[in-house]
Amino acid sequence: MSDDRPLIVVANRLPVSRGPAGWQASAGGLVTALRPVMSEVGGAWIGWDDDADEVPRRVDGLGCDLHAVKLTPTQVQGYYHGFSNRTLWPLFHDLIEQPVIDRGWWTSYQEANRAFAEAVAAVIKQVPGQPVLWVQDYHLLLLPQMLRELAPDAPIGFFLHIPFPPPELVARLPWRDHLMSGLLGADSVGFHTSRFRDNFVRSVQRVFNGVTALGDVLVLPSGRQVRAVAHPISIDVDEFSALATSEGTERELAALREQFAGRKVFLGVDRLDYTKGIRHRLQSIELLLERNADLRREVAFVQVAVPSRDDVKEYRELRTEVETEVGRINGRFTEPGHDVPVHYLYRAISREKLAAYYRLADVMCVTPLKDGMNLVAKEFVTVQAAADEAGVLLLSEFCGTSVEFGDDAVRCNPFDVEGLSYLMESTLTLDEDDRRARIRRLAEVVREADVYRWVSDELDAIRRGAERP
Ligand code: GDG
Repeated sequence: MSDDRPLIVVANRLPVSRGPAGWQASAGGLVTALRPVMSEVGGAWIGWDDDADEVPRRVDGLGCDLHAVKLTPTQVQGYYHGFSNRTLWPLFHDLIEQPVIDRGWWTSYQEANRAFAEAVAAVIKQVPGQPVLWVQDYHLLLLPQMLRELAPDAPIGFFLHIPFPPPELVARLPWRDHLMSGLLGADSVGFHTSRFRDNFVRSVQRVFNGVTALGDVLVLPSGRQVRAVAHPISIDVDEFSALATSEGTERELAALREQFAGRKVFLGVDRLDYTKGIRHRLQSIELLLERNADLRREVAFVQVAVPSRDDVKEYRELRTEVETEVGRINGRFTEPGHDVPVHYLYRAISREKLAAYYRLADVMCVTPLKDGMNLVAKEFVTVQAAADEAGVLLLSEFCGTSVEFGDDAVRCNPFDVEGLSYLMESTLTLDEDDRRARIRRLAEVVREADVYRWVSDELDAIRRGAERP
C-alpha cells in the first residue's frame, strides 16, 4: 500500500523537538524507523506536543505534515506518565517493576485516546481520498476501534513497539476487555516477533469467546477478520553504513582511539530504563574487575545513558542506583595515575559520536532484561561491518533482536550476573577472523530485513487485512 494513498501515522509523539536552532527532526527508535518512509510516501503525522499551538506544519527532512494533539496537564499526567509508563510499560515488560493500577489514569488514557481520534478525524477531512491510518504503540491501544467507528472503511493498522505479554499478565488489567477491543478495531495488528503475536492471539481468545485463529487471521464472532502479524522492525542500513565512515565519524573516532589507546572497550548505549539491564550489567562488570586485577587498567566500560522519563519515580530511583554503582566501581578499581574503568555519560550524543563509539567498541553489551526489538544491536553490527571492524555483540536472549541473530551474537542471560561477567571475560579471547566473520553475517541479516522491508510488510498486511469480502 505504498500506492498513491496518503499515509497518516498516529503516534504518541511528533517526530520533532525544539532546540536552540528551532524545530528539528528528533532522534529515537520509532522516529528513526519511520522517517525514511514518510519522506518517501508523504502524508501526515499526528502526535501530542506540549507546545501544540506552536508546532509548525512542516519541518525539513520529514516529508510529512505535522498535526499536534493538545492534552490538558491532568490528561498528560494520567495518560502518559501514569497509565502508559507506570501501568502498561512495566506490565508489558514482564513486571521488571510493579505496574500501578489507578482508575484516574485509566480515565485520562481513554480521554487522551479520544483526543487523538478527533485529531485524526480532522486530518482525514483535509487529505484527498481514503488515507491509510497507521497507529503506533502502547500509548494508543484504544485508538484503532475509535477510528473504526469514525471511518468504517478506512484501512487501519496498529504496530506495537514493545513486547506483548502472556495472557496471565494481561489478565491483571481490570480494563483488558476494552484494551483488546481497542486493538481489534484494526485490520492488522503487528508485533516484532511471533512470540509476541502468539501472546496477543491467546490473550484475545482468553478475553473473548468464539474467536478463531486461522494462520495469521483472527475471525471475530461478528465475522470480521483481523490480521495478527510478526514484523521485526529494523534500521536504514544504507544510512548507518554511510555514517560509519563519514568524515565526522572518523574525526570522533580518532579522538576516541587516542583516549582509549591500549585498552579494550566495552560499550553500552541505552535509554536510562530499568528494562535495559544497566544495573545488572554494571554488577557483572564489578565482578569481572574484582576477579581480574590485571583488567582494571586494560579495559574500559563506556555507558551512554540517555535521560528518559525522569519525572517518573522508578526512573529517578534507577538513575541514583546506576550512578551509585558507577561510583562504587570506580572508587574500588581506579588506580592512582590511571583512568577510571567506567565512563558514564548521562546524555544523548551526536550520531557521529554514536557511530564512532560503535566502531571503537571491542564488545557491545546489549543486555536488556526485556526489549521489544533493540535497534542499538542492529546499528552496531551495521556500522562495524561497513568499516570492516571485528567487535563482538553480547546480546540478551530477552530482546526481539536475538530471535533474528542466532549464534553469531554471544547470547547471554542478563539476570545471571555472574554468568554474564564470565561471558564478558570470554569475549576477550575470541579469534579476530571469527569475530569479523560473525559481524559480517549479522550485518547481512540486518540488510536482508531493513526498515524499508518492515514498512512494506506492515503496509501490505494492512492492505490485505482491509480487503473485505
Ligand atoms: C522502543 C522499544 C524497539 C540511543 N542513544 C543515542 C541515540 N540512540 C538511538 C539509537 C536507537 C534508538 O535511540 C534506541 O532504540 P532501541 O530500539 O534500542 O530502544 P527504545 O528507545 O527503547 O525503543 C525497542 C524500538 O522502540 C523500535 O520499535 O526496538 O524494543 O523499547 O536508534 O541509535 N541516538 C543519538 N544519540 C544517542 O545518545 N543520536
